Amino acid sequence: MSDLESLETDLIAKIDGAADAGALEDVRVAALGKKGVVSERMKTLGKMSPEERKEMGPALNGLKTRIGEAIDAKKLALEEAALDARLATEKVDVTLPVRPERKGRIHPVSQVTEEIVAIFSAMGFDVAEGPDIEDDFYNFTALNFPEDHPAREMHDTFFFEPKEDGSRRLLRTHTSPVQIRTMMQQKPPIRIIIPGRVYRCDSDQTHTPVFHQVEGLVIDRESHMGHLKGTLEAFAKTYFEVDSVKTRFRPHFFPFTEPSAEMDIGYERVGNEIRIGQGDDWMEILGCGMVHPNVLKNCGLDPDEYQGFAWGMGVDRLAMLKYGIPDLRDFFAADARWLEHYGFDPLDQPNLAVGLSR
Ligand code: 2NL
Repeated sequence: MSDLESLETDLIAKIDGAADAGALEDVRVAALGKKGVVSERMKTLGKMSPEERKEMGPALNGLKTRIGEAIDAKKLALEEAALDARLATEKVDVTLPVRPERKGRIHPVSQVTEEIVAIFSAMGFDVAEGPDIEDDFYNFTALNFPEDHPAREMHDTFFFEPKEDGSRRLLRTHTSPVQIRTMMQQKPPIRIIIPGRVYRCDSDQTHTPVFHQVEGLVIDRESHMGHLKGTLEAFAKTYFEVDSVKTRFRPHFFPFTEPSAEMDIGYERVGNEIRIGQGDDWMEILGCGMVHPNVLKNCGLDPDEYQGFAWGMGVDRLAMLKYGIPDLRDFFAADARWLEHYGFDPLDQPNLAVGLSR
């Protein structure tokens, strides 16, 4: 066996014998590194006679290539073996029960959002989402807010620094911009609900600067107030899980709907407890109305061809009412003991078949 052949046999044996990536790297450096045996041999080419070089040049290059290929192949094999070993030891038995020491709970806001989504999904609504950072057009102008409307003022809306062209971005004050985006992109019929975070510069016992809304929108050729009332009454009964819930629609004003209304539900207060579905007191739970013709036009829809209804409700307040949570500010306190008490089991997904809340 020639000198080169025995060198190659020796190197290949070392590559084959490398137990891990580190050992393989040592072999690579010892062979192909700056001071490796193969590199040192290459350096001797310069001192050879032209005849010798003609023979040794290609021989050494061939050796270098084959050693490099052998190292690459071994590297791949080692990686595959490491992955196989990991997969064999990291088996997860998904049928095991939840470990009792796992204390994670679902926040009431998440739970109630999922409940509302479950109710409207069963009625055939899709869920739509959009950005929290919006601009004047989507948050106000398209929604028929007059230029001088007080809600546009600094005091209600979080504005960003104006851009060079004078335009300013803002944190959406409601989820309605998502309805605008949907109407501009999709052809009716549209049936969507939009859960999401909204922001208003307001903070006291009953207001937090971030809160949660679900809005809904139906656009079709012949939708009317009767559809609105039926949809929202069905929602109230299912959400509060009381068939006897009474509803009442009171005239109201929103720039983006005409006519507009607020929906109340009947309740009774017994001591500290609020009983929904009995008694004769009324409590407002949402705002609604027929989409204003100007809003339809702003979205490129012909009000003579299409009409629809929309509504908006506050998730935080609906959660407090249903689950008897006294103070809104606790929602955002990230207090583990509070969450342990008011939170929900992660495995109890709201579901109309089994029941919304258990
Ligand atoms: C409330 C009132 C409401 C809407 C939201 C809406 C959206 C579009 C067009 C028309 Cl794009 N209306 N949304 C309509 C009526 C009331 O929310 O008190 N929310 C907590």
